[in-house]
Amino acid sequence: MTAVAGLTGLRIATEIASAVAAGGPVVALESTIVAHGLPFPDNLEVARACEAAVRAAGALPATVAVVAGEVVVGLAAAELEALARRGREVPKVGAADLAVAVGLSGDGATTVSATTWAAARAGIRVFATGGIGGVHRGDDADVSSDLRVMADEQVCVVSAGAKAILDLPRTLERLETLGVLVLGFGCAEFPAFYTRSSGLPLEHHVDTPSQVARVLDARWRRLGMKGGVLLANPIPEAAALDRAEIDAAIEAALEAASQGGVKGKALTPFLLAELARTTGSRSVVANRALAVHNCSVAGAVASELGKLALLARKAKLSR
Ligand code: PSU
Ligand code: MN
Repeated sequence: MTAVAGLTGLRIATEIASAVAAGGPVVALESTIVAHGLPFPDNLEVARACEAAVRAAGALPATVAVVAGEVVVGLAAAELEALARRGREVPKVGAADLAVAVGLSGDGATTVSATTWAAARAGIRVFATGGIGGVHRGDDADVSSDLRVMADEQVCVVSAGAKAILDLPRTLERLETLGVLVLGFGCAEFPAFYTRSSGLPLEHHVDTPSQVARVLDARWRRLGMKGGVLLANPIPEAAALDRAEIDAAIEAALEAASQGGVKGKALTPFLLAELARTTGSRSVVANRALAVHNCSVAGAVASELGKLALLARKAKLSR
């Protein structure tokens, strides 16, 4: 395990640190989807399939979680399995919660915000998840810190849009205000997680991993800009759910949450569990498909970005 200069609360698996130092392709993965987003044993199978998809695309997967008071970038197989088995017993940790988990020697499943922060510290520029958090429906004061942290860090988050349980128009507006570049990957509309389109047009879209890498390289290296990019990658056609079915299930889940007074951190996991129950696990199958697909695309983007970084290094040397 390697530490980041000066940061004793974060350790990086040696294999990951070496790959990053050599400019090799690495993709960060989060752990809240494992501990809180999916039921055991599907969660473990999905976590492993995600890591395998990153590898198949030519990159190294680095799953992030807090283990015994340290943020770990690149969980060992046994650590990943323990996290999946413990599921919701492991606290859901956003970026603001990291200090508590580390300071009090706890464990934690990292959300998009916490994982984005850790990836950036480890020098990892590409991160794959299922769907980012955003502005909750009905309560536009409940905004995931995912959005703010994505605005701050030089990380490209590959996501199937934002989770359809959210207010998608408001989530897109907030991303715009924060200056997060939202790039559609082979789509002209913001994807709606379980379905491919939302009716919300995107200003920018690209069709290949190499184009994504050129945009990332322009933003961060050639222009020296800070801040993140959301690569919105729609669920594969064959895995997409029927829109009317999932919309009705979401309405029912939101109603159940409001009846039960479920709020805050518990809301997203509650809604996902309700959807799994009412769709007879069809939502879980779709979530798996989109998460694995995001990992394949993220792996390809990281590989292309690695090539550009190498070219830039060579050009500098020959100057
Ligand atoms: N993507 C999934 N399932 C999930 C999540 C993402 O397919 O469970 C998690 C992510 O970790 C994201 C979190 O950061 O849900 C959002 O939670 P909140 O709305 O409380 O910020
Ligand atoms: Mn919230």
